[in-house]
Amino acid sequence: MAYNRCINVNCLLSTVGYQAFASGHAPPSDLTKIDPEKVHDTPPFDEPGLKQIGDNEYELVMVLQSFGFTPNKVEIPQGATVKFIVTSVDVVHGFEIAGTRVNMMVTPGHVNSMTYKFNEKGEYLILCNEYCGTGHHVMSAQLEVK
Ligand SMILES: [Cu+2]
Repeated sequence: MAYNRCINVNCLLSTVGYQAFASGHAPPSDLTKIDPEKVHDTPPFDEPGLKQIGDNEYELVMVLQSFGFTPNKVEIPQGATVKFIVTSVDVVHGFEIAGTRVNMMVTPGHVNSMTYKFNEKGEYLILCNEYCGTGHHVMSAQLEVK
């Protein structure tokens, strides 16, 4: 094992650095693979949108494509816990909800997910934070917590 060959501080530091880098870019939620050419035919992305799965618990399935989110306007009740399930059909996009810790890289061929509870009412901006082309700056969606 490479780890056993770490007999000096530099080597240990680089191992730690590598692990931090790897976990940052390949979270456990990124393990599900999908054919990026068949996103619109592959559940759950064949029916993007909000689904209630429990008592004020929801799943929000979103498809990202240059330069928009589908759906691009969603309403949820205050206190809702939402599992965002996202993928991209073309290039790498970002999925960030301003003012929250929700921030994912969305890569074609992968399903990413993250769960967040919305305690505060208000309008939240979902935006792409990975440069994806000429329309990147207009790529956004709206989430309203009522
Ligand atoms: Cu973008």
